[in-house]
Amino acid sequence: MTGAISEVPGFQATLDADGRIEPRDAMPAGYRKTLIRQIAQHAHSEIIGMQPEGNWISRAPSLRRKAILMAKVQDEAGHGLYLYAAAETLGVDRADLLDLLHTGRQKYSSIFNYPTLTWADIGAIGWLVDGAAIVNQVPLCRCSYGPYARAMVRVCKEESFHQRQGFEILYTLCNGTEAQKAMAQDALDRWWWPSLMMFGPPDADSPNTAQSMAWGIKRHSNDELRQRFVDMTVPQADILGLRIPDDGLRNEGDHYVFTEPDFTELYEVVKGNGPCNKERLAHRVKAHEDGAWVREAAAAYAEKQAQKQSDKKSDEQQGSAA
Ligand code: BYC
Repeated sequence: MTGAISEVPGFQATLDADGRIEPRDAMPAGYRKTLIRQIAQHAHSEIIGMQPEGNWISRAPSLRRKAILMAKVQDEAGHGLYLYAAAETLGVDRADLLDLLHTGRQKYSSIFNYPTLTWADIGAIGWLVDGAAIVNQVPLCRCSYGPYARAMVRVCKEESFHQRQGFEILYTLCNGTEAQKAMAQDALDRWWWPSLMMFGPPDADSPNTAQSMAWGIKRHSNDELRQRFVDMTVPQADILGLRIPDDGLRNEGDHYVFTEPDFTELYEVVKGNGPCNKERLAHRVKAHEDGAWVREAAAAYAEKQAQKQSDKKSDEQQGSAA
């Protein structure tokens, strides 16, 4: 593996020209390692992120809502698969990445360690969590690593549909009964602060941002994206007639001034001490173990197909030699 940038001919020139680094290109070891870390954690987040919403599929309030929610949760699985495939282009194996997740050695987004208590939480996840994901991921479509950037293009298209379905759930509740509107407000009160934490620690305490930006992996800092999210979301809350639970929130012309979330809570959740960490990981490990027979069957089938192909090829070769 190649080391410092100075030892990697062409790497810095590609970055300077805003080109893309592709899997076969030489790259610094740190660049590869950072990408594997971020892409794997992103993939894990998509897969673990199926759980809070999956929890409501059987309780969706109508057939239409159920069909939409099932499609959304399936989309998240698809995002996880594109991302594991993107990570594999860097020379790692997805089975190893899953092992790192299952043994708590690799992270996933803090946001999925909070419970979904009511149907309004499904609206709040779509509106706020997918909304935050879009703000974070649209710039990743310009990430310097080609396979990650290309995966993000499709992911972002789907996330924007997800965000609208969440907003529409809340819009319906906010225009329903008093109790439904109160349920929507309660969901916003609980999801607002964890959504702000999704963007990561403040820039001053973010060990990875400066280097990731220099490498063109991240295009904006955590605080820049958090500000962008607040500016986008506050007017949408006004349309819903909901109150953002922040007494310090005020409009300053170009942008909103807001109160920072309690980052000690983020650090605790990331360490494994959030409300649902243990449950999420245990469920994930069980699903993986329960799916062992599917992986074995798929591998056996692929092996058989490969054997058939090679038998056919050698028959053809013998036929043409005769
Ligand atoms: N949660 O130096 P920093 C979705 C970690 S899924 C947990 O700022 P970085 C969806 C960070 O990893 C969307 N950990 O790091 C799915 C680092 O630890 P390590 C998920 C966090 O990487 C289903 C340490 O703290 N999105 O949308 O420069 C249904 C220091 O942080 C968090 C992505 O994964 C956190 N919130 O920046 C619905 C986007 N924040 O690894 C929706 C891709 C920080 O050094 N990832 N940490 O031990 C990124 O953009 C960046 O990795 C982050 C963090 C902005 C998250």
